[in-house]
Amino acid sequence: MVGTASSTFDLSEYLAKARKSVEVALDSSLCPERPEQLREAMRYSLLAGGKRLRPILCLAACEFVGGDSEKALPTAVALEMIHTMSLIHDDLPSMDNDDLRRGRPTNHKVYGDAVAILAGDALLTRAFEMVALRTEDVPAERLVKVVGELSLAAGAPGLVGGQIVDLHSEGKEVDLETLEYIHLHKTGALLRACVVCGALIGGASEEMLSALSTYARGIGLAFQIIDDILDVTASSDVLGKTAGKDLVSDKTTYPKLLGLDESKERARFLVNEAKLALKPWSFNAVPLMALADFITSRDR
Ligand code: GRG
Repeated sequence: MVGTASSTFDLSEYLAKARKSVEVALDSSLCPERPEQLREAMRYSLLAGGKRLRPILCLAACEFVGGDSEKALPTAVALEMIHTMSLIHDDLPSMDNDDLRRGRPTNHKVYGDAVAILAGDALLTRAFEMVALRTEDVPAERLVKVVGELSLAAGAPGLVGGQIVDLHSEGKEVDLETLEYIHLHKTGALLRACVVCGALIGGASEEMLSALSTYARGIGLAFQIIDDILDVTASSDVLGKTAGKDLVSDKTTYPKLLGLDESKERARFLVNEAKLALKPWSFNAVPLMALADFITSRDR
């Protein structure tokens, strides 16, 4: 991973180097799966590209607290596995019913619903194996906390809880409070876990963990606001997933509730709040602050 010197910090370079090490780790994470079709379906979605924001946040948080990001790589992979599982399941006909993801046909379009569900299940369980059995030189008590954070983020208190409220809200009037609930759980919980787990592996103090939780809440909501905006303003080609989907499925979004301009303003406000939380450690926080800005400036 790159260093963190402030005035010379180049986010594109940082992202490129971090993505490279994440891609290598992802590629070598899935060797022993049998039968072959399960392995192929898992690899199909896990290695389909994507921004890799979640593992990169994990590595950056580990570095922020003074840890060695190499030791956080298996957890970074685990987080991308959980994220990929959630995308595979989200795209199923009984959920969001989508044909396109990361610029290619969705997992169930290629392998069928049953294999797609099982590939997601295998990625989810493999994520816990990555942390518990494939991490080296990290004290067991830190890993137990990481396993706990991942469970909370993936389960009913996180992804699953947010997804079910989201599904039940389709076609209904939803207020800002409910929308925020959905996104803090469906999107925010895993982003929070990325930052917190990276920091736990690096040996963060309670004070740092608390500041990082505030940071993660801000970037999590901002990320989703930008996701909603891009659904309206960007093309399917650029996004690699079906654009304009929220309107078709009659979903409440930030642009629908607040309008485009106010949504952008809210995302900027949340990112500033997130960055403010890390101000006491501003020198070490340069990459995390730049990643927060990236969330509002991204085009896909
Ligand atoms: C079975 C434990 C379990 C959970 C599944 C399906 C589900 C519950 C939750 C859905 C979660 C979901 C799909 C949230 C959307 C989050 C989001 C904005 C995804 C897009 O993330 P990007 O833009 O995608 O980072 P890339 O492709 O770049 O990684």
